Order: sequence, then C-alpha cells, then structure tokens
Amino acid sequence: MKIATVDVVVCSPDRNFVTLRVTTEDGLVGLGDGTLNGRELAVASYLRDHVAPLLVGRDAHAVEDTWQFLYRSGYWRRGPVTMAAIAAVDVALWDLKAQAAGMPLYQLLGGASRTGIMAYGHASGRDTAELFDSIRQHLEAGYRSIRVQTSVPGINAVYGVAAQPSSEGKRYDYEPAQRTPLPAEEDWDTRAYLRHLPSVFEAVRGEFGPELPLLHDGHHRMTPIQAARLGKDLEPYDLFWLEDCTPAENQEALRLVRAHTTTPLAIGEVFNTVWDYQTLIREQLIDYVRSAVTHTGGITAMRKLLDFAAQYQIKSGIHGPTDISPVGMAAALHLDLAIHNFGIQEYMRHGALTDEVFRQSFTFDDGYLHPGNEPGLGVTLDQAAADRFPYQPAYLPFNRLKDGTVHDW
Ligand code: KDG
Ligand code: MG
Repeated sequence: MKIATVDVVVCSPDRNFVTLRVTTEDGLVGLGDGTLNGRELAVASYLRDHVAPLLVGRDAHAVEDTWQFLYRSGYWRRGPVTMAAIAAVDVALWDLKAQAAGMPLYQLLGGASRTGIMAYGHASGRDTAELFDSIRQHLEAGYRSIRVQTSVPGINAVYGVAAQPSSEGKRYDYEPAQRTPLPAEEDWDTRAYLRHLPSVFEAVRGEFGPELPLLHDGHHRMTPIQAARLGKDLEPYDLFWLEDCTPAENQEALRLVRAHTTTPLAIGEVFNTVWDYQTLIREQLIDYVRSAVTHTGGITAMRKLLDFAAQYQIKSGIHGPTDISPVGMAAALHLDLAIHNFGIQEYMRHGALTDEVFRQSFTFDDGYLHPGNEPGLGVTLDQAAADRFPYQPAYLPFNRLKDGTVHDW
C-alpha cells in the first residue's frame, strides 16, 4: 500500500482547520488532523514543505516506523508544531490501515472496551440565571456531564464564558468570531475568581442536585497554593475534575496542590509528549490525562501515553474542543472506545459549516458518543466545500492583570 500523494487542506468553516490527506497508489484516502489553534499555518508549512516530500513512495502500512522516522530523523524533537504534524500523518495512516482492513479503526486498536463514550459539554453564563439556562440546554441536548465556567464580578471578560446567552440563537464557541489580525485582550483577577467560584458551584449543586458530574477549567491561572485552596474549597461540590489549575510545565507544582485537596485533577491539553507527564504520572499527581490526539503525535503516541497512565490508575480525558477538527475527534473516539482506562471525552459539537466540509459517522446519544462502524476513521472531506472557506487569521484571547501584567493562560 504505497503512498502516492500527500496534500494539506487548510480551510475555515466556522474556524480554521489543517487536514492532511494521504492517498495511496490504489486510491484509498486517509485523513489526519494537524490543527494548532492560532498557529495553523506553521503546521501546514511543516507538513507541506518538510514532511509530505518524505512520505511519497513509503509503505502506508508502516505506521510505527513512520512515526519513529518523523520523530527521530528530523533531529528537532517535541513541540506543538512538530507533534501536530506527526499526529496528522499518524492518524491518516491509521485511517488508511483500517480502511484497507475493512474495519472501523477501534477494531485495530483492540476492539471495543465499552458500548459508548461518556462525553461532557461546556455550559457557561455571565450570571447564575444564564448559567442555569445553559446547563438546562446542555441537558436537553443530551449531555449527562457538564463543564461549568462563569463570569466573575469585577472582571469584564472571562475566557470560556459565552459572550451572549445561547438562547439568543448564537451558539457558544471559543474565539472564532474574533477573526482579527490581533488577539483580543481580556482582564483577570485570581483573588476575585477564588472568592466567587465556590459560590457558583454551591448554587449549581443546589439547583441540579448531587448526581450530575460537574467539571471546571482553571486555564492555568493559579499558583500552586491558590490551586490548593480552590481544590479544597470545591470539595463539598464533588467535582468530576478541576482542569489545568496551574501552568503545568512545572510538574512538581502539583505535589503541593495534591497534598491539600482530594478534588480530582486533569492536566495536559497543551502538552505534546509523554515526557511532559513523567512526574505527574509516576507520582500520581493527576487523575486524568488531557492531551489531544491531534497535539500529541497521534494515536500511536497517545496509546503509549495512556497505557503508561493506566499503570497508575490515571484515566483519559482527551481534549475535544472545536479547534480539534472532526478528523481529530474521530481519532479520539476510536481510541476512547478501545482503551481500558477511559475516563471521559470532551465534546463541544462543531458548527453547521464544519459539518458541510467534514462528513462524519460518529453519533451522540443520551450522553454517549460512538465513532460508528464505517471502515477507517469514518470521516471524509468534501474539497469543494472546503474551497468555499479559505483560511482567516484568528487568535485566542489573552489576559492582563489590573496593573497591566500579562497573565498565564
Ligand atoms: O485552543 C485552545 C482551546 O482548545 C482551549 O482553550 C480549550 O481549554 C480548553 C478546553 O478545555 O477545551
Ligand atoms: Mg482546557
């Protein structure tokens, strides 16, 4: 199964996506996601200029060998651009292998370990009424686990909180509406956030009861001692997880957080290799691995990372916001279905334009996702539709403290 052509499709239906398309001499087409939010063209160039020429003529079945070749032979290792590019190739090759076998990809990963994949959605509100509305909408849409993000009195714009109630007909998404040449600037005050957040969870538990799994994302904005306090303060509300409480490149910081709280911790959406998790996993400082298949070298690397985590009773919580394309989502779902140490899957739903470009076979029903049973990943790309949505510059916002200091994400 020789690789005949390799091309990169950059398109922007709802938001920007980078898709690698690998075609074999016998006409099979495999897709991989290399989308890196706000840095999309860097991955597109890496793939087009430095990787595609190396792949033509190679055996598409040689998934492991190709992964090792791209990781080791380029001399420069790790980093989000490299690992997103390797992920795109890896997922496209797994897609081809499964299509050639005539099986859905999860069968090649060991077969299904469960019947469905528990998913969580993103509820948010500028005040309690909006937040309750948003949670109810998610429950009606079939979600059975909910991430809760909220505005904080005294802070003008908080990332992860919809700028308008979804009842006004505009669905909440991250930044794609801000397709501007410069990132939007938000403000931040950690003390105000720490004071306010527990009262929000108290209100949500009061309204929705003790059963509903609730999650929260701290977006790396706390120091270790602040994160320890928040974890403790949230214990009465029984969170499924507290995500990204501190900037996690300092893995040792989690020792302090862990020593003070039993709130489960999830980390890793900005990580791109197993090395970023060495201390976190060996010392059992986290409960969930948040990496995306798309940013962590694909299925080959994620499988190894999650197998390592499994030895320490750490589960998966694969990153699945809308800046992971439907191709990256499908790859995550096949892996979720196959591994034993599955925890939960993030699922935000893409917009209607994205669904025009990417035809998908995965389903979402009563809180559970399933990748479907089409051979391969089960996603195809409509090139004519993609051509209607050219790339547009779009950046994530950033935040400054009251005195103007740039703060952590
Ligand atoms: O590209 C960045 C977003 O995907 C990220 O901010 C989303 O934090 C996020 C999450 O948990 O989905
Ligand atoms: Mg996050």
